[in-house]
Amino acid sequence: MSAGKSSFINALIGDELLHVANEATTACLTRVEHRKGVQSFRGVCYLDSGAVLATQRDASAELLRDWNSDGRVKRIELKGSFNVAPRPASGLVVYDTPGPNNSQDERHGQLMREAVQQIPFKALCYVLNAGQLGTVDDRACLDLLLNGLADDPTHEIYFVLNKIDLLDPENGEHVGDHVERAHKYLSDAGFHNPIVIPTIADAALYARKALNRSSMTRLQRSKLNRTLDEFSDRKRSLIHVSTAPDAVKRRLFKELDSLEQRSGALASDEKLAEENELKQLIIYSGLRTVEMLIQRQRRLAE
Ligand SMILES: Nc1nc2c(ncn2[C@@H]2O[C@H](COP(=O)(O)OP(=O)(O)OP(=O)(O)O)[C@@H](O)[C@H]2O)c(=O)[nH]1
Ligand SMILES: [Mg+2]
Repeated sequence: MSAGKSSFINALIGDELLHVANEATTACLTRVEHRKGVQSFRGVCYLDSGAVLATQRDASAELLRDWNSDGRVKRIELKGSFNVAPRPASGLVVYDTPGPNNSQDERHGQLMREAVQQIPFKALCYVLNAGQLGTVDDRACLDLLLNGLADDPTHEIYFVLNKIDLLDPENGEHVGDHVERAHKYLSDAGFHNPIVIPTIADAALYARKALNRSSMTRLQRSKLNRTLDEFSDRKRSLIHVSTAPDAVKRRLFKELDSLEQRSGALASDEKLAEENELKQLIIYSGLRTVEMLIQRQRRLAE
């Protein structure tokens, strides 16, 4: 719960579509489909019986907050174009689930388990909070995945270690150590060579919002600037410490190299130089790693 699942999906979409908050927020299983060329997101919400409760042409985070807090709504569907470059191939479908460990509402865990067992998916992103590894309910959730999917190559699992910006390296909290700990924790739990990707989901979303010229709150802009500042000399180490396949890491380094090479020539144009920095952040924030893995898995499954 609150590890950043919805934030991460918003970063994939390139827009603040799913409602995000620092408390149990997502209560409904939410299906988001990428349809090229469709301007706004069309939303439909369903009752437990499967009947449609409401539809909306232009879905927003406020609407999704209201639907998620309406006890009658069980499932939400959204269709629209992901506002990101490079754009994914049409037909990409992403599901957001509630956090399974909400002690206030057991239905959240039930919905998450149903989703894992009933939806035919090709890859699953398990979002961990970097500051809260190894909780008891994490273990129960991991066991569910292990029993159902771990040995099935058609179901890849990516472990997204989010909120690494909250670690303080000057206080001995190094990202590499946390990735190693997560890797060991997951290996001990029974996952073979787990892919662990350190991420900063909120800053990745804000970088995409800035590139799309979407409006941002003062807090969002200051978080974005802080991230650009704090990670400017750690870009490569963030990619380096992830346990993504080497071929994926090589592509990430190549994209980063090419942006950095271009940045010298852009120094005189402030706007282009800023865009270049934002594109780099999308790479070292871990978002691009997951996008590449999803792309690879979709190609393999074709
Ligand atoms: N510091 C930091 N905060 C983040 C990051 N990603 C998300 N957040 C914040 O974490 C809080 C929870 O984010 P959500 O995306 O709603 O988390 P969730 O996992 O979808 O939560 P539930 O649906 O309630 O289980 C929000 O305040 C986000 O802005 C990150 O990388 N770093
Ligand atoms: Mg959520």
